[in-house]
Amino acid sequence: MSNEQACFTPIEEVLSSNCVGKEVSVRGWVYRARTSGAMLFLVIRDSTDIIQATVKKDRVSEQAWKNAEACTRIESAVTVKGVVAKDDRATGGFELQATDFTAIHAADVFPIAKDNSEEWLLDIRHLSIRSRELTAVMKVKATVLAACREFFEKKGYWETTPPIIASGACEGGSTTFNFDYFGKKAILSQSAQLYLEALIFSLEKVYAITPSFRAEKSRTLRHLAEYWHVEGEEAHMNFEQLIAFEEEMISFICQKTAKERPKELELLGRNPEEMLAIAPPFPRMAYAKAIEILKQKGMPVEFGDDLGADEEKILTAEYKKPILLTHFPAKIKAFYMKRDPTDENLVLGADILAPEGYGEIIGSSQREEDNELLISRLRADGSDPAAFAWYLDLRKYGSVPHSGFGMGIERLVRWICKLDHIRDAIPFPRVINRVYP
Ligand code: NSS
Repeated sequence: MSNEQACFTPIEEVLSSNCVGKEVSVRGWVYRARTSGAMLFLVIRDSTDIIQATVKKDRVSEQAWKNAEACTRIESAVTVKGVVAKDDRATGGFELQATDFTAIHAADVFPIAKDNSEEWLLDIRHLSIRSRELTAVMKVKATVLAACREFFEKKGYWETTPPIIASGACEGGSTTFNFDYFGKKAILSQSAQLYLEALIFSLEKVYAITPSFRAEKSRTLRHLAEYWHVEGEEAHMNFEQLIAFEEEMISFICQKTAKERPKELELLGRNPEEMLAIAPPFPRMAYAKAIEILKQKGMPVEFGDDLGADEEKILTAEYKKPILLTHFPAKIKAFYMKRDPTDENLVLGADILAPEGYGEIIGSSQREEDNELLISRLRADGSDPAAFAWYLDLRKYGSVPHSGFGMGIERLVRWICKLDHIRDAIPFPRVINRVYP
């Protein structure tokens, strides 16, 4: 840290420590401003918190008063030196009684006011991203990502960097972004899975955190065209071990987030205790049972239907913990999932659905390790096995049972932060009608 930086106290520290009576300097942006004659009330925001600064004309130099008067537009960048006082009327319970004030930049009129439409706020996301709520979400997300890495590390996994420019679809061709790659067809990766599968033969336990792309043509509360995907793949791991890993990982992430980000969770309306309570085992439900329950609740579903947001909402609404949905019909799942040895029509696949109606956060399975079976399934799906030649090679040279999963980080963050829409779990959302800013 440079000397200059060291002179400023983070607002969080001013609020939480025994700074009362001491002179400190803070640096940030004007969050709210009110004038009352020879007195200015400026709430200052930095990355850590907000504090009210009071500037009295007769307590500061003429220049400092002028500087403060020039910064009454919100988002002006300022530094304030002052004495910390306890004041129960001020936000946070403390105020900073200014002794000096400098203007780093006096802002133009900020285009955000109360009651702006959602679409307008998205149009100016580069500015609305400064909100306290979105700041809290981004901090939670950073903690979630750090927790993922910590968990994988603890389990002996290697972080790897699979390609984003890919040659073929992992999850079916209907949602790929296609482009011309020096005269050849290429896509933006939907999933790193197939490449991670190649890496287990040397590293055994691998993971990657990459952007994944889905050309989702519908507007929903849980689909992004670009999202961050945490994927793991492990050699010799069977279906039960996969499920145990996922339960432990989600619990670890939720608990670490609750411990490290309680203030942010509370600001977002999530009681951290609810996240601390997430622990294995998670309730389990076979797909067939889920169909039965949905039918009982009057939903028009049949065995063999894919479950959408509405169905997942009904299935999870009453749970506090994520639930495991397992043993799907093979025909609604991807070609690479291993069949259930007790029923060839089902797969050893597990989706994890977040509780409270938030829906799917993980898709996972044990993988089919037999080359002939994979080829016949690709054909049955109408795919050309030749397009998967390199992937099929993996089943020819030391093929072993293995399993893996993919978790959508924004889906997880949406649940943890109780967000209405997934777009607020990513700073610059990409959805069907939006690629700006
Ligand atoms: O399509 S998935 O269910 N599965 C896969 O891509 C596997 N190939 C992953 C693997 O086993 N390595 O997607 C996995 C997760 C899913 O559960 C969601 O949490 C998330 O990826 N996902 C999305 N998040 C946001 N927006 C969109 N469009 C989206 N699609 C999937």
